[in-house]
Amino acid sequence: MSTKPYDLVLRGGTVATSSAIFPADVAIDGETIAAVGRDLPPGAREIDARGKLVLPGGVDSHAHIEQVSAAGILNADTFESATVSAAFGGTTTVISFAAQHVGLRLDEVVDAYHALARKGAVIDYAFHMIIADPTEATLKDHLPRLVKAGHATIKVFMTYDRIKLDDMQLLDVLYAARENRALVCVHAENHAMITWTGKRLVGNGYLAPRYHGISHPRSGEAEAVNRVIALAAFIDQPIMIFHVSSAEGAARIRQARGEGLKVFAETCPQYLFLTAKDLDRPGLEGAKWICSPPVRQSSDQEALWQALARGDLQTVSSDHAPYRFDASGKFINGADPDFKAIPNGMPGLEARLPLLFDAMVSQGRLGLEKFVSLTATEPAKIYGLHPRKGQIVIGADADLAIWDANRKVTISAALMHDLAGYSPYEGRTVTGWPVTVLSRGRVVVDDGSLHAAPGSGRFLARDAGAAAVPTGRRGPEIDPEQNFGAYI
Ligand code: DUC
Ligand code: ZN
Ligand code: ZN
Repeated sequence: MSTKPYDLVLRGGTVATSSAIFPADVAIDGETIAAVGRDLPPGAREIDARGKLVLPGGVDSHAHIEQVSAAGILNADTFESATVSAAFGGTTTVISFAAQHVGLRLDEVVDAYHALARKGAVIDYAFHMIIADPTEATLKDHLPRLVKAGHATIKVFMTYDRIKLDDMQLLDVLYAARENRALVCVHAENHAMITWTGKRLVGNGYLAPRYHGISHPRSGEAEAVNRVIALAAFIDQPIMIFHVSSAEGAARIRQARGEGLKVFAETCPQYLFLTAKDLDRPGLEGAKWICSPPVRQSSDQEALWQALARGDLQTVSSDHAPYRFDASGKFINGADPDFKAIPNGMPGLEARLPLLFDAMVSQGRLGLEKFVSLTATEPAKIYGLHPRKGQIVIGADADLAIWDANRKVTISAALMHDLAGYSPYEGRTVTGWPVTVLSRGRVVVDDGSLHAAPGSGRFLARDAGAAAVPTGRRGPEIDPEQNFGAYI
């Protein structure tokens, strides 16, 4: 009696997960992983993975795609270009942002964003909802329905004139998130410190891109991280601190976690591999490295690596926010802008994993299992995508990346597939590259060629995972058992 062969077998590779590295074949039936083991029976198709690593496809939990930014302009990428770029870099799941601006209905924003993603994405995707206008309708009507529809994460900004929330609004969003079981992700920087410093710098003629970094004081990150942790602890709402850039920011997070608070945090390659020296270039060249929070010092890089090693920070996302180095992007406000008029952000979806693989695996910093954990497994867990994504396990989606650990590649804009037109990492040579990438069992990238059609990616509806479950310890003043029975 003959049994039906597997649809596809990745044969003879070394499988790496967040907890183990072992030689194994991986068999796929349809869209999911059917078996993992030695000497599996033949597949109808086979891919020779001998001498290669077989890893879970990356999960990039923070990327701005086809989104109107904090400054009110559109990022350079479409869903198609961004997700193609992600796939070439070994990433198979992306979480991008449906961005409400003041006056917009959140449900309509999400609907419109769905339409863009449906048309263009080549890998699977989910959305964080940016809430910039936390009206009663947003929080009591639209948000509950949207969380039920699978959008279990919210992003809020503590800075940027157009979209920042004040502390009252932050409390309202944290409270609504707790009621609806959603995780709140936070851009934590002190708005007044940024605005005050920026005004004085510009007023005194310090206009060059290098002053962007100076205008975002490191103590402003620490202050805002501290403040939002206090607000979230009061409500007992778990939070994720996005794009931690400074040693002080990481230290506040470590302290809060030590107190048992549910505070998660990410950093990004730009904070691990770039510094303020990159901003300090002749003329306006430094505009390419303007992002927020800004890139800082090598001592911050070291502190962030240590925070990753200790588990204080759990994920490394790209914060892909591409703007072209032309009048459509970095110079949308004129050919000779001061640093305040330059859009904040840089591309990173495609380079994220190769940069981290090179540092963590090829150069030996933290190792392969931790690489998988930070870039795939942990983001999948925190954002409610696990075990479907971020893991090599029977029944999971067959989102896999076959890496050649020895391939040396020099990063350049010409090699990248996003539409930014430049790479902040131009000229860096990395060792290790994803050569074949599968999304739900389909080969989407193979040896430099794309094999996926726009629109073939799917929306991933998510419940909030364990990360969003409150601790049960809110501020005593809002706990009826401790506040003379008041329900607040
Ligand atoms: N914050 C982000 O998260 N991304 C790009 C710019 C910003 O300020
Ligand atoms: Zn942000
Ligand atoms: Zn971002």
